[in-house]
Amino acid sequence: MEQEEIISGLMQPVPRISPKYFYDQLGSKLFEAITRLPEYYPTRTEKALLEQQAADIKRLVGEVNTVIEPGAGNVEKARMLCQILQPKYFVGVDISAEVLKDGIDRLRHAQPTLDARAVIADLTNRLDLPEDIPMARRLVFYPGSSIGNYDPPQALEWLHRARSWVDATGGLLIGVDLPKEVAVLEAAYDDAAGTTARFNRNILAHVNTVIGSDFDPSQWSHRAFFNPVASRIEMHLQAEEGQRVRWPGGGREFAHGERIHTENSYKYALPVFMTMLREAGFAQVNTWTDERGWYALLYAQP
Ligand code: AVJ
Repeated sequence: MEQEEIISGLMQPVPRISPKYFYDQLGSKLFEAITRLPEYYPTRTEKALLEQQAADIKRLVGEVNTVIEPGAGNVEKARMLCQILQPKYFVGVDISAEVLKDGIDRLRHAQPTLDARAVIADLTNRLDLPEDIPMARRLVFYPGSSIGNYDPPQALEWLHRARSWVDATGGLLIGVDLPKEVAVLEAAYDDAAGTTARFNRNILAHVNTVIGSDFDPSQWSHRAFFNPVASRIEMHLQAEEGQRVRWPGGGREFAHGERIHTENSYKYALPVFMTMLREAGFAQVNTWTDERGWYALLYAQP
């Protein structure tokens, strides 16, 4: 299934690999390193927003029974939110089992009264939560501007699904990266230390282990640029030389300079995103932004 998805992407006229394949063990580590880069502002801006607005968030969100975090990764961000909101349950969902389980263990340690669960699932499929988690007073937490990886129609679909995970007493707390000066955006995805380049190339090493291909990551260079028409950062891998890549049952010729599209990271203007939330069934929306107006946290209620 995974294999078929990857191979079909590689065989397209414009070849692509889904960004979910960035996150093997090394890829997850490289992403953590990205979040600490001086150029990569989203993580620290969001963290500062959560810290600075903690009291206001607590006041608006009120009593929460369960925090659900799709794509929880190392569960670093949920820790602070759970401290602020003091829910009974936390459910972290991710495809990367090891990173998630370690994160959940650390969360249990830090907050022994919290009932924290790990659900290993691919979020492009449907989400099955443990059956004993009540429907009332759920908060879906989707930080990090992860929503930016989806094309707008899929992002809207995702918001509809998040709406279906909560009832009228629930809500969604979501982080969104906003449009800003192109130089700032592009530096965040093409850092001086080359960490994002390594992260991008590592997708080929991961693909090699999944489909048995013989990609040579050193033959591919990192490309990241802002596409103003689509309002998104695009990441690609560009072939340094013409080459043939093989895998069991097939292969493909890549021309010199040909690109594999590996990621989109959409930057939504606040009013645009608020319209999407309303369309997905969230009638009331509160927002917080940092003083530079680079990043937003939104609390959306049905
Ligand atoms: C995890 C999707 C939010 O788009 O900023 C960071 C991934 N890619 N640097 C982002 C990413 C390159 C990140 N998200």
